[in-house]
Amino acid sequence: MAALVPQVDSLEHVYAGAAEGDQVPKALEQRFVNLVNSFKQQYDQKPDFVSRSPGRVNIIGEHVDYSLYNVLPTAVTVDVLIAVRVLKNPSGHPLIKIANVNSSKYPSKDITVPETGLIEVDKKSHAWSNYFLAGLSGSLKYLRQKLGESFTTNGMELLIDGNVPAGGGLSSSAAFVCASALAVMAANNHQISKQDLLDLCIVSERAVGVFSGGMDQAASIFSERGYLLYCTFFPKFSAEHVPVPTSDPEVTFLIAQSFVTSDKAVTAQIHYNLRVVEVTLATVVLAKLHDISLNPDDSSLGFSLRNFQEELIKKEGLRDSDASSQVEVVIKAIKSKLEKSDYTRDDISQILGISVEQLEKQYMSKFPIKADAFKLRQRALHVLEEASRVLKFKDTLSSTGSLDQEKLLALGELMNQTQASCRDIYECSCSEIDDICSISRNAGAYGARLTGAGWGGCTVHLVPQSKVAAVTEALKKEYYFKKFPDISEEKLQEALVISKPSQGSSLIVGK
Ligand code: NG1
Ligand code: MG
Repeated sequence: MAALVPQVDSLEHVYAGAAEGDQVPKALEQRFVNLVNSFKQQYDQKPDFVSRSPGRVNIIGEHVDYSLYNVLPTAVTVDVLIAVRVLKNPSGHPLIKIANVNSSKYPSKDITVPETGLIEVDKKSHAWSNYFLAGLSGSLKYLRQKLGESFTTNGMELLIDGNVPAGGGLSSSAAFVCASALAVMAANNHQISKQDLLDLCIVSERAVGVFSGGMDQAASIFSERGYLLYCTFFPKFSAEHVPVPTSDPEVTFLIAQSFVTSDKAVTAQIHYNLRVVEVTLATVVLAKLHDISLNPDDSSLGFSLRNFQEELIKKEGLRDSDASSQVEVVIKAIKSKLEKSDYTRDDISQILGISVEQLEKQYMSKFPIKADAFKLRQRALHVLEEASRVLKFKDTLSSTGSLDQEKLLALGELMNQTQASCRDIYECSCSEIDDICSISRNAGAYGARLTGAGWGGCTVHLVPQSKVAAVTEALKKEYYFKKFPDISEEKLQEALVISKPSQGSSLIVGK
């Protein structure tokens, strides 16, 4: 499986998935050395191992994973590293010490695992350490299921170093949860498959209070250096590593931060979770109006648009039609059946034939949301049209021959359409993101869009190599210097990144 790469401070790097003789990327090596040194200062001993999981950028397929449609992300080079020393044979309840290299911003926390052997995450506190606790909590449940109720975890001393910008759209949260779960598994000597790690991390991250889909965790765990990750979620998860074909002209993916922070765990009730509720309500309303009864699926509220598609296609005898035509059938159904631009709780409960109380209990109580009107038609249309764009994007990437100008323009146009849809019908963009995208297109990008949940965060741009300098300059001049006149050189470097598709989660173990 893993190849050994050079020793660093008497720890061997086992960089999972690396080719024989591959070097650990220089920047990672430096952070690793610093982390090990800080660990020794903090705890007087060296760590036993380091777990690592990266952030991700989503190339296309936004806000469709929780409706179980396909997405195309890849891991980025920024990541979360967790150095761990295992405290064996705990007397009494296992102690877990959580600390961050940036202790002024992220204060330390010690916890003792109670008698039950399980821990709960306080969703309301929004503390940074919740993301570790989420990974820990999910892992402990998993290990008890696997190894029996008598399982107790080893204690741990932890030091965490993350360089994925928080709230920046590159999924620092999933990187943190995945690195945490992997750390807990390794601390208990448990070999876990990537699929099990993925399932447990998706559920774990929901413990922080966001109804998330599985894209970020999949990208963080499964990505391979040099490949995009084509993820399918229905009927079950599978991942295909898609090489980025050579292109003429040569292109690159540029990532640009808006520096508008959007903390999903805090705004979930009016943004992210509300969208999850809206698409779920659209699903059950469509099913009812088509006289279809849905079997529950793996999506956060149990019923997804992709699941509805499957049943509709069966009902209409179109099972042999190709994926794009099937999506078109659902688009037609949405346009003809969901006529109103706003649905109230009364409207929806009448269609479903249940009381408003039942409606709230079933769809709005697991995670509370704040809204009186639900835009079922618009949200469902975004999901299906985005699903169709993902299929086209993937087909173009997988088509034979190199990507010529015409294909690159087509890929860029799909990304631009995603941005327009996120702005106008899913309403998850913001004016700063819209500005960044138009500045970049005017300076020569083929395509530009928000990446991740939106409402701030990050953007991704498909740029011909020959235009990278022009796009970068334009963004500096027309966005960063205008909005942040005192911006430092360091901050600018963080703002604009060309990130190569990187390696997913790995363990770096000691001798
Ligand atoms: P961010 O906020 O960028 O981590 C979120 C979700 C994804 C997906 C995207 C939108 C989490 C962990 N991730 O990403 O599952 O739904 O938004 O496409 O909540
Ligand atoms: Mg996140």
